[in-house]
Amino acid sequence: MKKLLCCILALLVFIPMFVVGVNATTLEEELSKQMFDYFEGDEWDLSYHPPELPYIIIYDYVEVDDIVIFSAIATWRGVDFAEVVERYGDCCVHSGGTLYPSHTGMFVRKDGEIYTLKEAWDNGILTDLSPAVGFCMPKVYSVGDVDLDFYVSILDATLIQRRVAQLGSISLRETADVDDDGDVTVLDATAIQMKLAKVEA
Ligand SMILES: [Ca+2]
Ligand SMILES: [Ca+2]
Repeated sequence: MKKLLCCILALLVFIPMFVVGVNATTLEEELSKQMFDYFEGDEWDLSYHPPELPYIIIYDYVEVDDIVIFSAIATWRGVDFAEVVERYGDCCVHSGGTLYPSHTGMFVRKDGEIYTLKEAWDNGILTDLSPAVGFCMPKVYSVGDVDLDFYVSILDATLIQRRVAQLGSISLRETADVDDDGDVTVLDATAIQMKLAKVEA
Protein backbone atom coordinates (compact mmCIF):
# COMPACT_ATOMS: atom_id res chain seq x y z
CA MET A 1 0.00 0.00 0.00
CA LYS A 2 2.81 2.29 0.97
CA LYS A 3 4.53 1.51 -2.33
CA LEU A 4 1.38 2.28 -4.25
CA LEU A 5 1.04 5.60 -2.49
CA CYS A 6 4.64 6.44 -3.31
CA CYS A 7 4.04 5.62 -6.97
CA ILE A 8 0.92 7.79 -7.11
CA LEU A 9 2.77 10.60 -5.39
CA ALA A 10 5.66 10.31 -7.81
CA LEU A 11 3.28 10.37 -10.76
CA LEU A 12 1.51 13.44 -9.41
CA VAL A 13 4.85 15.20 -9.09
CA PHE A 14 6.33 14.11 -12.39
CA ILE A 15 3.36 14.16 -14.76
CA PRO A 16 2.89 17.93 -14.64
CA MET A 17 6.67 18.41 -15.04
CA PHE A 18 6.63 16.11 -18.01
CA VAL A 19 3.70 17.86 -19.62
CA VAL A 20 5.18 21.30 -19.00
CA GLY A 21 8.55 20.08 -20.25
CA VAL A 22 7.08 18.72 -23.45
CA ASN A 23 5.11 21.88 -24.11
CA ALA A 24 8.11 24.06 -23.36
CA THR A 25 10.48 22.29 -25.69
CA THR A 26 8.30 21.16 -28.57
CA LEU A 27 8.05 24.46 -30.34
CA GLU A 28 11.78 25.15 -30.02
CA GLU A 29 12.64 21.68 -31.28
CA GLU A 30 10.16 22.00 -34.09
CA LEU A 31 11.60 25.35 -35.15
CA SER A 32 15.16 23.97 -34.97
CA LYS A 33 14.27 21.12 -37.25
CA GLN A 34 12.45 23.34 -39.68
CA MET A 35 15.25 25.91 -39.77
CA PHE A 36 17.80 23.20 -40.44
CA ASP A 37 15.88 22.44 -43.63
CA TYR A 38 15.44 26.12 -44.34
CA PHE A 39 19.18 26.81 -44.20
CA GLU A 40 20.23 23.53 -45.76
CA GLY A 41 20.55 24.87 -49.30
CA ASP A 42 23.18 27.37 -48.20
CA GLU A 43 26.84 27.08 -48.85
CA TRP A 44 28.59 26.27 -45.63
CA ASP A 45 31.15 28.79 -44.49
CA LEU A 46 33.46 26.71 -42.35
CA SER A 47 36.13 29.39 -42.32
CA TYR A 48 34.08 31.08 -39.65
CA HIS A 49 33.91 28.61 -36.81
CA PRO A 50 33.69 24.96 -37.77
CA PRO A 51 31.35 23.36 -35.26
CA GLU A 52 31.71 19.63 -34.69
CA LEU A 53 28.16 19.21 -35.81
CA PRO A 54 26.26 21.89 -37.60
CA TYR A 55 23.19 22.90 -35.69
CA ILE A 56 20.56 25.58 -35.34
CA ILE A 57 20.28 27.95 -32.42
CA ILE A 58 16.87 29.35 -31.63
CA TYR A 59 17.51 32.39 -29.45
CA ASP A 60 14.09 33.82 -28.73
CA TYR A 61 10.56 33.03 -29.79
CA VAL A 62 7.05 34.15 -29.06
CA GLU A 63 3.71 32.82 -30.28
CA VAL A 64 1.02 35.31 -31.21
CA ASP A 65 -2.26 33.84 -32.42
CA ASP A 66 -1.32 31.66 -35.39
CA ILE A 67 2.17 33.01 -35.96
CA VAL A 68 5.54 32.53 -34.29
CA ILE A 69 8.14 35.30 -34.24
CA PHE A 70 11.61 34.00 -33.54
CA SER A 71 15.33 34.52 -34.01
CA ALA A 72 17.61 31.79 -35.25
CA ILE A 73 21.00 31.13 -36.76
CA ALA A 74 22.72 28.19 -38.38
CA THR A 75 26.11 27.74 -36.77
CA TRP A 76 27.73 26.95 -40.10
CA ARG A 77 27.02 30.40 -41.43
CA GLY A 78 29.34 33.36 -41.17
CA VAL A 79 28.38 36.19 -38.91
CA ASP A 80 27.90 39.70 -40.15
CA PHE A 81 29.27 42.10 -37.58
CA ALA A 82 27.52 45.13 -39.04
CA GLU A 83 25.56 47.27 -36.62
CA VAL A 84 22.19 47.37 -38.27
CA VAL A 85 19.04 48.92 -36.88
CA GLU A 86 15.83 48.27 -38.76
CA ARG A 87 12.53 49.85 -37.89
CA TYR A 88 9.29 47.92 -38.08
CA GLY A 89 6.37 50.15 -37.11
CA ASP A 90 6.77 51.04 -33.45
CA CYS A 91 9.74 48.75 -32.90
CA CYS A 92 13.44 48.77 -33.70
CA VAL A 93 15.50 45.65 -34.30
CA HIS A 94 19.16 46.07 -33.47
CA SER A 95 21.43 43.43 -34.96
CA GLY A 96 24.10 44.10 -32.34
CA GLY A 97 26.67 42.89 -34.84
CA THR A 98 25.22 39.41 -35.14
CA LEU A 99 23.04 37.15 -37.14
CA TYR A 100 22.18 36.59 -40.72
CA PRO A 101 20.26 36.77 -43.05
CA SER A 102 18.49 40.08 -43.26
CA HIS A 103 21.14 41.32 -40.84
CA THR A 104 18.92 40.44 -37.96
CA GLY A 105 18.26 36.70 -38.14
CA MET A 106 14.61 37.13 -37.28
CA PHE A 107 11.89 35.05 -38.82
CA VAL A 108 8.16 34.58 -38.79
CA ARG A 109 6.36 31.28 -39.20
CA LYS A 110 2.78 31.22 -40.39
CA ASP A 111 0.86 28.19 -41.62
CA GLY A 112 4.07 26.20 -41.50
CA GLU A 113 5.89 28.61 -43.83
CA ILE A 114 9.06 30.44 -42.81
CA TYR A 115 9.51 34.09 -43.75
CA THR A 116 12.30 36.48 -42.90
CA LEU A 117 11.05 39.28 -40.71
CA LYS A 118 11.32 41.66 -43.64
CA GLU A 119 9.36 39.36 -45.95
CA ALA A 120 6.66 38.92 -43.31
CA TRP A 121 6.46 42.65 -42.72
CA ASP A 122 6.46 43.65 -46.38
CA ASN A 123 3.71 41.13 -47.15
CA GLY A 124 1.49 42.11 -44.23
CA ILE A 125 1.89 38.73 -42.50
CA LEU A 126 3.15 40.59 -39.45
CA THR A 127 1.90 44.07 -38.65
CA ASP A 128 2.93 44.42 -35.00
CA LEU A 129 6.34 43.42 -33.72
CA SER A 130 5.72 44.54 -30.14
CA PRO A 131 5.25 40.97 -28.79
CA ALA A 132 8.95 40.47 -29.58
CA VAL A 133 10.11 43.45 -27.52
CA GLY A 134 12.72 42.11 -25.11
CA PHE A 135 14.28 39.68 -27.58
CA CYS A 136 18.00 39.75 -26.94
CA MET A 137 19.53 38.26 -30.06
CA PRO A 138 18.94 40.47 -31.97
CA LYS A 139 17.58 43.07 -29.61
CA VAL A 140 14.05 44.29 -30.14
CA TYR A 141 13.14 47.64 -28.60
CA SER A 142 10.04 49.77 -28.60
CA VAL A 143 10.46 53.09 -30.31
CA GLY A 144 10.84 55.62 -27.49
CA ASP A 145 12.95 53.31 -25.34
CA VAL A 146 15.94 55.61 -25.35
CA ASP A 147 17.90 54.05 -22.48
CA LEU A 148 17.37 50.59 -23.99
CA ASP A 149 15.98 48.88 -20.89
CA PHE A 150 13.06 47.40 -22.92
CA TYR A 151 10.50 49.74 -21.33
CA VAL A 152 9.23 53.11 -22.44
CA SER A 153 9.09 55.38 -19.42
CA ILE A 154 9.25 59.05 -18.54
CA LEU A 155 13.01 58.57 -18.05
CA ASP A 156 13.34 58.04 -21.79
CA ALA A 157 11.66 61.36 -22.53
CA THR A 158 13.88 63.07 -19.96
CA LEU A 159 16.96 61.58 -21.54
CA ILE A 160 16.07 63.08 -24.90
CA GLN A 161 15.37 66.47 -23.37
CA ARG A 162 18.72 66.47 -21.63
CA ARG A 163 20.80 65.17 -24.45
CA VAL A 164 19.08 66.07 -27.69
CA ALA A 165 22.32 66.99 -29.39
CA GLN A 166 24.52 64.28 -27.97
CA LEU A 167 22.75 60.94 -28.39
CA GLY A 168 25.60 58.66 -29.07
CA SER A 169 25.01 55.15 -30.32
CA ILE A 170 23.10 54.35 -33.46
CA SER A 171 20.53 52.28 -31.59
CA LEU A 172 19.92 55.08 -29.16
CA ARG A 173 19.32 57.50 -31.99
CA GLU A 174 17.01 55.06 -33.81
CA THR A 175 14.78 54.34 -30.84
CA ALA A 176 14.81 57.99 -29.84
CA ASP A 177 13.47 59.17 -33.18
CA VAL A 178 9.90 58.43 -32.15
CA ASP A 179 8.19 60.47 -34.87
CA ASP A 180 10.48 58.92 -37.50
CA ASP A 181 11.55 62.17 -39.13
CA GLY A 182 15.22 61.20 -39.20
CA ASP A 183 16.30 63.45 -36.35
CA VAL A 184 16.17 63.44 -32.57
CA THR A 185 14.48 66.55 -31.27
CA VAL A 186 12.47 67.68 -28.31
CA LEU A 187 9.36 66.70 -30.32
CA ASP A 188 10.36 63.06 -29.83
CA ALA A 189 10.39 63.58 -26.06
CA THR A 190 6.91 65.08 -26.34
CA ALA A 191 5.77 62.11 -28.42
CA ILE A 192 6.91 59.73 -25.65
CA GLN A 193 5.10 61.79 -23.01
CA MET A 194 1.91 61.71 -25.07
CA LYS A 195 2.25 57.99 -25.61
CA LEU A 196 2.63 57.41 -21.87
CA ALA A 197 -0.29 59.69 -21.07
CA LYS A 198 -2.47 57.67 -23.46
CA VAL A 199 -1.49 54.39 -21.76
CA GLU A 200 -2.24 55.81 -18.32
CA ALA A 201 -5.57 57.31 -19.37
CA1 LIG B 1 13.50 52.82 -21.38
CA1 LIG C 1 12.30 62.76 -34.57
